[in-house]
Amino acid sequence: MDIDKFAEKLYKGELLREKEIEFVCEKVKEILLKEDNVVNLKAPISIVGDIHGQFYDLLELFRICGRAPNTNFLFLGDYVDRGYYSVECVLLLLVLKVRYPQRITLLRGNHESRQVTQVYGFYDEASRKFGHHRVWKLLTDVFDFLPLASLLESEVLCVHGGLSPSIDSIDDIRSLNRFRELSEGVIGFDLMWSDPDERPGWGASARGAGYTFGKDISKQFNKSNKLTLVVRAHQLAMEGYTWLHDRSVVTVFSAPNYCTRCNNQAAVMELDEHLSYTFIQYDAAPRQGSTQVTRRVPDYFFSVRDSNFEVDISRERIIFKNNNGKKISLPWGLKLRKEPLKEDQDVGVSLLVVAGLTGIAGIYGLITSWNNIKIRFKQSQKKKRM
Ligand SMILES: [Mn+2]
Repeated sequence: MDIDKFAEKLYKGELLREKEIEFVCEKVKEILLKEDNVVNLKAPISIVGDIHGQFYDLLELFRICGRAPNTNFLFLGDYVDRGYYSVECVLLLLVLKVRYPQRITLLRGNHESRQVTQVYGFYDEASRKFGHHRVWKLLTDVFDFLPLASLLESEVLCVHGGLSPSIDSIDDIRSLNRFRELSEGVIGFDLMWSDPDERPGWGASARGAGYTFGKDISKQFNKSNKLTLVVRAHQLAMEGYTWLHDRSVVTVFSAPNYCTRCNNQAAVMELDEHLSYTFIQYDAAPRQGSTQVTRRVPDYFFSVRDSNFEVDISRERIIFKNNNGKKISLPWGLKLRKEPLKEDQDVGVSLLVVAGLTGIAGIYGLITSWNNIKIRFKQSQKKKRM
């Protein structure tokens, strides 16, 4: 097995064969197993935020910032989901990790999880590209090995999401057992989910996971850990980066024109050997727009959900999904319709249909709780808060 050949293939946008992927996963796990929860790194280094399956933008990033091993990279997680090329993105990064383990560091994001990838695209994409879900399984097994944070020159802490009320010090992160699925209740989970906020103290997150933390928390954490800065990703930034909390926290976001509709710039934060920073901003790669769309997202969604299941209704299909990724997709009558439904029309009819079909879902045993059912109307593609 020739790892340079794999990188060459992937840089060209080609996929690896299953046997090759298996080899890469085994090799990368051996390397990651030896890394601490908090990886100590030295500058110069380029810090990259969310990628989310935008493979041609990742290639653009390498074109602008240089490739490993000429540039040292720290990736802050969220390689998969949402974009159409999660498999290509994660494979290229893992192959580079195997080839240049000291030159590239890959942290875990909240999307590097079995649970989340079954809902936001990676599971479906990998199953479609390989005809079965084994490759998804191999890759999500690797996710359990990814480190949680990185400490640059003993003074800059890098994580995907943010701080946690159960973690006061960097040693607290070092002492966690990270080799497991990311799920709520596990200490360390908040590092991948939390967001800085204008409100002081700890707050409930609108994401339904992790916490919000105020300026007071950031400053206290930095002071007691002798840090100058926390670098994190996890939130869209229109210019590719956003300073927060009197520059004690910065967000770096590296998926330009996120989900092909946010019109945002992306950025990479470059730190030189004196820890002076530059933000390299870039726009979506031209190829992205003309690229063949492999996943059609229905143009109108009528959505019913609670914590255990969701029912999405587009013009053409009704899709029942439960927490375990079990999915039933049925066509229904509205496919005859030329125009998408408008919010103010046909709602009564739709409600009746939804009531009926949700009843059917109940019979299928997908619905375990009728509490807390929310009905929402959504224009365009499914907009999630992750
Ligand atoms: Mn995230």
